[in-house]
Amino acid sequence: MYLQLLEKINSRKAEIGIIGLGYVGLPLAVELAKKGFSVTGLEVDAKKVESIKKCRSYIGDITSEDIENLVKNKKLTATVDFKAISKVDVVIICVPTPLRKSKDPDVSYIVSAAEKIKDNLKRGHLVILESTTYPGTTKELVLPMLESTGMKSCKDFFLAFSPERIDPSNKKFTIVNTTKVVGGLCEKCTDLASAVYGSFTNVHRVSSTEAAEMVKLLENTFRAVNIGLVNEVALMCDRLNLNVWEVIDASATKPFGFMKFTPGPGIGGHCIPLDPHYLSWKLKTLNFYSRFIELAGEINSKMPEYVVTKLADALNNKAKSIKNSKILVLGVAYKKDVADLRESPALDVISLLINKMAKISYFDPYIEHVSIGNNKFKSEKNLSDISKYDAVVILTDHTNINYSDVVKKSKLVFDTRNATKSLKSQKIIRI
Ligand code: SAJ
Repeated sequence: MYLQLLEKINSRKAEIGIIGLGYVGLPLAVELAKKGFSVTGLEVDAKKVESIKKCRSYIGDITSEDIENLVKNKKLTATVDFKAISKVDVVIICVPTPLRKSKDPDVSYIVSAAEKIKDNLKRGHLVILESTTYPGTTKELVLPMLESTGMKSCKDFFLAFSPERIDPSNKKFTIVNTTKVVGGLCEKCTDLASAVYGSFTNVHRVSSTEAAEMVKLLENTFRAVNIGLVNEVALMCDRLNLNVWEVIDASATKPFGFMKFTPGPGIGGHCIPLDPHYLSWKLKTLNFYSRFIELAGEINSKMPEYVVTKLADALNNKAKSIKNSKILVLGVAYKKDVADLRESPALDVISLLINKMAKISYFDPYIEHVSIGNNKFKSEKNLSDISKYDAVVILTDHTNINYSDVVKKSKLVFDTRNATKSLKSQKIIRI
């Protein structure tokens, strides 16, 4: 069975099912279909299935033409009927892994995907989990569910983990030039999963599913901890009356042994604020307290408060209070040039300002509406009357904004992202 499946994968005759056609699953489905596999997207969201059938892309990095060519050549289709799993050879799970309010992992999407696979499991299936999760999920959670069918892993079916490394809107590093790490339950599982990804990119094999799960968590914990460090350096520079941006830029001239991270109003997105807590949660079950992760989380989540305090000081110097001040938030997306609000620190800053009775408006060319509690906001159409605000707070440094114009016309600019880097003005305060 192993050799048969390997042959089918190498000849691109294997049929592939992808559970979850989001920002990870859809690019993967398109790439595999481009390489000649026939791919079926399995979605709970009928609207996504509809869009695929109508050859309409809903993911920024995928064009509708890509989808149209593949759908027309019958290489790509989508369905809400998970019985289709019984017709494919390979099933790849690309579902969300959020955190609960208690900061515990929410693996309910993985469980529901595994349930559907279990109900349609057939001998010879290769199952691959891509969703970011704690080390042990594949072996402790998914494997028993599949073996409850009576089928045996590494014999009747094959199982591996391979972390997703999709970076939305990254034009330089895409799915085809980013190495894929693969760890299977056994060598054969690793071989088979490696053959799938080897069809479009380099593969790096590790010895187990847990190692592959840990690789992704190290990657994103590395970022969260370094961002926490540089945010703390920003607080230090504030006490030392130093320009943290000048210090970081100077450190970044070191060509070895240094990697530039920049301070900000906090961290957002669907990965960095969440992934490290999957790791620390798992280690807590083993009586290990991951101090770096917890400390970085504490520092990063306190940055919105720091921003509001610094803004209050700046207004105070102009004999104004935050209360009743007209404040324009410039940029609310979680990072520049993306239209994504998930976990954005801007939401925390705005809600703190609302609690202090500021009069809030925002402008973000990528994000039309923001709702915080029962406060609904709509982005300003433009920045023409920016001078009417008591302060402008730059929370996201979108590149398509004319910051010298902003500084020229504003009374006070609080720049938390160094977007006004090259500009000199008494009106600018920086994080
Ligand atoms: N941030 C800082 N300072 C920094 C870097 C980021 O404050 O020096 C903030 C961002 O503004 C954002 C948050 O942290 O609010 C996360 O930023 P990110 O650049 O890590 O972007 P993400 O969330 O899109 O992370 C993704 C991740 N990709 C995957 O998980 C596959 C991450 O591993 C990538 O390294 C990252 O993209 C990337 O490099 O763009």
